[in-house]
Amino acid sequence: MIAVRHSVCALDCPDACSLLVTIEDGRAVKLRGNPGHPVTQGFLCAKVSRYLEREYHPERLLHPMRRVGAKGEGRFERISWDAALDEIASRLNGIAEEFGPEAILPYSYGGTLGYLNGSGMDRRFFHRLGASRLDRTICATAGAAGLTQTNGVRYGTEPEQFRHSKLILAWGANILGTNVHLWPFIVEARRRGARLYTIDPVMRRTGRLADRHYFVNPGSDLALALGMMHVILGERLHDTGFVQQYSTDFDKLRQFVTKYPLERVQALTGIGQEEVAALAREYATTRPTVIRLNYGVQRSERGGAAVAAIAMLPALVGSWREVGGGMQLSTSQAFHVNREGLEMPELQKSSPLGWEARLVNMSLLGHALTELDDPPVKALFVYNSNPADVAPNQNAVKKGLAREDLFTVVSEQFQTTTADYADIVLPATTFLEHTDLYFAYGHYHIQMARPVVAPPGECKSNVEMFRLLAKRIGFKEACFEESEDEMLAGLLNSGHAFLKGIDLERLDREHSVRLNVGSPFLPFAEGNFGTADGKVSLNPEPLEYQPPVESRLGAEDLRMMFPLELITPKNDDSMNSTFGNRAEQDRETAVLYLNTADAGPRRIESGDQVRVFNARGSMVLRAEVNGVTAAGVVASPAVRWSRKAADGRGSNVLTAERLTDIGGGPTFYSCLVQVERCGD
Ligand SMILES: Nc1nc2c(c(=O)[nH]1)N[C@H]1C(S)=C(S)[C@@H](COP(=O)(O)OP(=O)(O)OC[C@H]3O[C@@H](n4cnc5c(=O)[nH]c(N)nc54)[C@H](O)[C@@H]3O)O[C@H]1N2
Ligand SMILES: Nc1nc2c(c(=O)[nH]1)N[C@H]1C(S)=C(S)[C@@H](COP(=O)(O)OP(=O)(O)OC[C@H]3O[C@@H](n4cnc5c(=O)[nH]c(N)nc54)[C@H](O)[C@@H]3O)O[C@H]1N2
Ligand code: SF4
Ligand SMILES: [Mo]
Repeated sequence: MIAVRHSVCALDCPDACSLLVTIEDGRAVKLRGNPGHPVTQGFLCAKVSRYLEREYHPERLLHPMRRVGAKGEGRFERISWDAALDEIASRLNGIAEEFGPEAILPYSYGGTLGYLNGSGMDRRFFHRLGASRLDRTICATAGAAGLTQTNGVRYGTEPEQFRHSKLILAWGANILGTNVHLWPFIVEARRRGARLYTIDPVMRRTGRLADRHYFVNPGSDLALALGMMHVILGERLHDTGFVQQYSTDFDKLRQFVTKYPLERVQALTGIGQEEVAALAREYATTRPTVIRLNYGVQRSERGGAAVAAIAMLPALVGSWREVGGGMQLSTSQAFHVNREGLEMPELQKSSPLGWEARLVNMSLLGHALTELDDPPVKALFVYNSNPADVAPNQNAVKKGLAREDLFTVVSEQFQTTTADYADIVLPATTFLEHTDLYFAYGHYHIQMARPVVAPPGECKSNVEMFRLLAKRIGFKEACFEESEDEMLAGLLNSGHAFLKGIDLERLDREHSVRLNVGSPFLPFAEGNFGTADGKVSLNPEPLEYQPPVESRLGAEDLRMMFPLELITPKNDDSMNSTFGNRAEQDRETAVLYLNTADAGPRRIESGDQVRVFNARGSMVLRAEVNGVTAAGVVASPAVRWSRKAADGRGSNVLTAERLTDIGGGPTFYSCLVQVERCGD
């Protein structure tokens, strides 16, 4: 029996691809991009085109297990689901009684973007328990806060419109690596004469293929945006009509940017005055022009303000008016589902706590596990995430995870570094094995996926796992009995115009449905920003630029000891640590890119083993001396499974728990290090 079934890629990627899976006698034998989908366009990224390897990998976790070795050692024995559920229920109950339920901390992030398995039954369960709430900041909250400050809402230009653009700025956006389905639209635009410029301290595949690359100093994008505004407003290249009708605080901004003359901007950003001026003029006078801003910019200390400032540019030049104009950081807020109904925060009132639980920032996990008090974290429940490798300050995180008095549950598909620290490991399904509904953060199509293959072994979906746990722990509310379809019907029933006419039946029939956003979607062509007054906010008050503490212009004591700025960007053929079991992942994340100016004085040549270190930790990498970074900046693709690395470490031994200016995000890319040749 051969059949072709629809599915959706659940990985944490803006593209949310529509998949076609060929099933032969119950087994998936082929996976490809749906040619009928307007964004997927029949192809997949390199990593997921091989996803069936992962699906049927001999190392998939298939049964619940209990730890028998030391924490971190990775020795386990098989147990039954019954035994696992009993033990988890009794330990969580015991901890809640002794320390209060806030001593229990859930930890989840981007393993799946599905609504149900990403933020469904799990949220209900932890709310009813009265557990600490997790502030899910590790990726995008600084940018979200910055974008909201300016536009009041988090959506923008749809990818399908990039084909009409004449100038595309990829700003902290490694499109070919992390958002490859935007690329065909850029190719089409370039065929019609468009130019592509990249702004990034690291020049990788996208930068190499661009018409021009700007090596911006890490974390200095705010200064660059202010410099561009200085030119645009100083030379009156802005769209006076748009600004008058649809913005507030224009005069204040115009005054403010006079403080950023181009000499100052050059000193801060490393980009020459003439280049900044030319870029600003070209940006303001080319029509239409679009910015693909991605999250690279906001993983630095002033990242929130940088996003707020960059988001002002399309308003100043009026490019929101045009098809192929504007800016995209995320499209996610257009998916106006009934999240409250799904997550049921009101259940906290019937928890033993009786009120809203404390919020623990996931980007400060090391701190939370080693220093948090009143109450301390006594139980950690991890799913959809691998914090031992992805969270900053890895040494602190692992120190916390190694605590004998911490009860840790990890639900996983594979034995990750975090799973090595678990007391109980539970086997999880993949997106090919469970029902879910998907939003996207890089387009406007909502998509439905039913299981296409049966779960192997005793794997259970997150929904089923938390349903069973709720029962075991004794929760009586009907919401814990709901089926997937009941949860989805509630989720879709938000009454919002963007979702009108989109119900389960239609999603099951069509698999992917474009939101009712109008075609073409020009969200702010006539104002309609998400701010209280509907206007774009040009308020400059939060925009004063200060170089990151951890930068070559930052704190003197730090930069004297650790003079190089380290960027650990996404690995092109991976997905954070998700494919950490692959040998390619080990190879690609074992490299440190250096500029000759930094390698020379250290007598480092390509192929040398080098020690990269700062006060938080150190790791050994293989040097590659090339033109990928400017002098003073080094880069190493993230994130590997440190459990497999010879030195047992990953790039987050080096990164700090310092947070961004707004949004409480991590500052992965504001990180000073020193590098030396091993043996020196
Ligand atoms: N192949 C692949 N795709 C992925 C992922 C993956 O791991 N691998 N991860 C997914 C996830 S979780 C996310 S959030 C997205 C992220 O997608 P992107 O935001 O595109 O990825 P990043 O690597 O975080 O950052 C993008 C670029 O910003 C640059 N950058 C770093 N610091 C600065 C800075 O201060 N200024 C400027 N202008 N640029 C800077 C980096 O060098 C990098 O090239 O990608 C998703 N897609
Ligand atoms: N140095 C450095 N660190 C970074 C970054 C960086 O650029 N540099 N990027 C940061 C960013 S942007 C992000 S988003 C985070 C990502 O951090 P995470 O969201 O933790 O991402 P992954 O490492 O991909 O881990 C996801 C895990 O979820 C599991 N999983 C997948 N589906 C399911 C499921 O249905 N159920 C269960 N129970 N498990 C499932 C997968 O097997 C995988 O091990 O990393 C951050 N860390
Ligand atoms: S990771 Fe992204 S590009 Fe690759 S298949 Fe999934 S959604 Fe598509
Ligand atoms: Mo992310």
